[in-house]
Formats: sequence, structure tokens, C-alpha cells
Amino acid sequence: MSDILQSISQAVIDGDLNEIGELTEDALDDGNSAETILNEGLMPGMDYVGVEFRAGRMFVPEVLRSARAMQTAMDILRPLLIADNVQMVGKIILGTVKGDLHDIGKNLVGMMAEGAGFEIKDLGKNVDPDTFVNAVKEYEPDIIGMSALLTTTMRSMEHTIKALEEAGLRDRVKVMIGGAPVTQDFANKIGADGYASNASSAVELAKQFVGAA
Ligand code: B1M
Repeated sequence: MSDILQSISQAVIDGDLNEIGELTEDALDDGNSAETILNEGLMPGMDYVGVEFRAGRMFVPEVLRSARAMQTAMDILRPLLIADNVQMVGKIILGTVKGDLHDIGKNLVGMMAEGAGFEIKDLGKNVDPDTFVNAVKEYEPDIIGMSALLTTTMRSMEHTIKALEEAGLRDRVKVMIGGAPVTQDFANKIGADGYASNASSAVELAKQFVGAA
């Protein structure tokens, strides 16, 4: 990994809100693509934070600061990940499920999908099944994308699918799920149409759903 990408990883780990913006701009000036900065700078930093958090060597306030640092860099990369003049290929409603406040991965999926030409309606985090159902009625999307980072909140994905069935809307949308604890097996079990392990494969899957792959 180059020095600048290493420094970006470290700035995420340190939650260094002063340095991260400038480092990201410098990395772009050095010729690194937004994807490279994301995959080889920001993501390894956040992976390390996850390991330290699990081991009890980092705590919630520090992790929150790291998350803010990552978001600051992503705000700079956003316009570069979203190309100009892309033709709209479909509409996606996105949300992190009820009880879950982790939104970085969901935001990344939204950004990449927008870059691929999807119109995104982001419902935010802690989204309950009824809110998803009402959004389907209001926005008539092609796809609902749900994200969960906690094993305890994954169940809410199943509740949302049930709520869509009860509202008679299940056949109108494809349901795509993702997030660190989510698996293809879980997707099959709850009757989702698809699972993606990362933002790029989420976009590929979404394109398949609308016949744009
Ligand atoms: Co939380 N947290 N956290 N946390 N946190 C995890 C998830 C955890 C694994 C940490 C650990 O123990 N190592 C653990 C969950 C354990 C479990 O359930 N198995 C955990 C815990 C326990 C908690 C709390 C309960 C801690 C506490 O309070 N005691 C608490 C819960 C709060 C709540 O949600 N109700 C909590 C709180 C927080 C913060 C608020 C401090 C902060 C979130 C800030 C924010 O999101 N705005 C936070 C963070 C940052 C993390 C870690 C460190 C990083 C998550 C992240 O942003 N990763 C995380 C450890 C880890 O995952 N390494 C952890 C980067 C992001 C780009 O990746 O979200 O996986 P990810 O998204 C990927 C893919 O999963 C996929 O694409 C993305 C890009 O490739 N993807 C999709 C995601 N959504 C998708 C949707 C799709 C398709 C693909 O289709 C729609």
C-alpha cells in the first residue's frame, strides 16, 4: 500500500477529522482513483477498527469518530463515484433496518448505485417495516435494498418482507439485502430476491434485477 493510502487508513483508525479531508484530496492529486482510495485506504482502516472494537481495545466514542472520518472522506469521493450524465436505469429504496444505526455500508451502496444510473431514495437508518411499505406505495421503486450490521437486527429484514406481502406489494419489487452478518443462505431463508456482499456486487445485482446487466 502506498504511503498516502496508509496515512488515510491511519486517519480512519485515529478518527482524525482534521487530516482525513486533506489526505483524501492529496491522494486524488497523486492520481489515485476514488475506488482505490475507498478500497485500499478507507476500508482497511475501518476493518482494523472493527477488529479492535471486537477485542475491546476500542470503544463506541472512538468508533463513532472513525465512522465520521470515513464519512468525511466519502463526501469528497462521492461526486467522483457518481459519473455525470448517467442514464437512469431504475429506482431503489434503501434503508438500514429497524434497530440498526450502522449506515456507512448502506450509504456506499447508495453512492455506487447512483453512479451506475439508479435513482436512490434513501430512507436512512432504523427504518421499520411500515416505513419501507409506505415508501414502496409512494415511490414505486424497482428494488428495495435493506442493510443490517447486527445479528439482532437481521430479523427485521424478514419482518419487512412479511409486511410487503401483507400489503400486497411483494410482487411489485425486488428485495436485495446485505451487511456484514447477512449471507446468501439467510436471504434464501427469508425469501429475499438477492444478497450482495459488497457495494459493487450490490450494483451488479440491481442491474440484473432491472435487466440492465
Ligand atoms: Co457497530 N458493530 N455497534 N458501530 N460497528 C459492528 C457491526 C460489530 C461487528 C463490531 C464488532 O463487534 N467487531 C458489532 C456487531 C456484532 C454482531 O451483531 N454480530 C457492532 C456492535 C456490537 C455495535 C453496538 C451494539 C455497540 C454497543 O453499543 N455496545 C452498537 C449498536 C448500535 C445500533 O446499531 N443500534 C454499535 C454502534 C456503532 C457506531 C454507532 C459506533 C458505529 C456506526 C456509525 C455509522 O454507521 N454511522 C459502529 C461501527 C462503525 C462499526 C464497525 C466498526 C464498522 C462498520 C462499518 O461501517 N464498516 C463494525 C465492525 C465491522 O463491520 N468491521 C461494527 C464499513 C462499511 C463500508 O462496511 O457496513 O459491512 P459494511 O458494508 C459493506 C457490506 O456489508 C455491504 O457493502 C458495504 C460495502 O462493501 N453492504 C451491503 C452493506 N449494506 C448492504 C446492503 C446491500 C448490499 C450490500 O443491499 C441493500
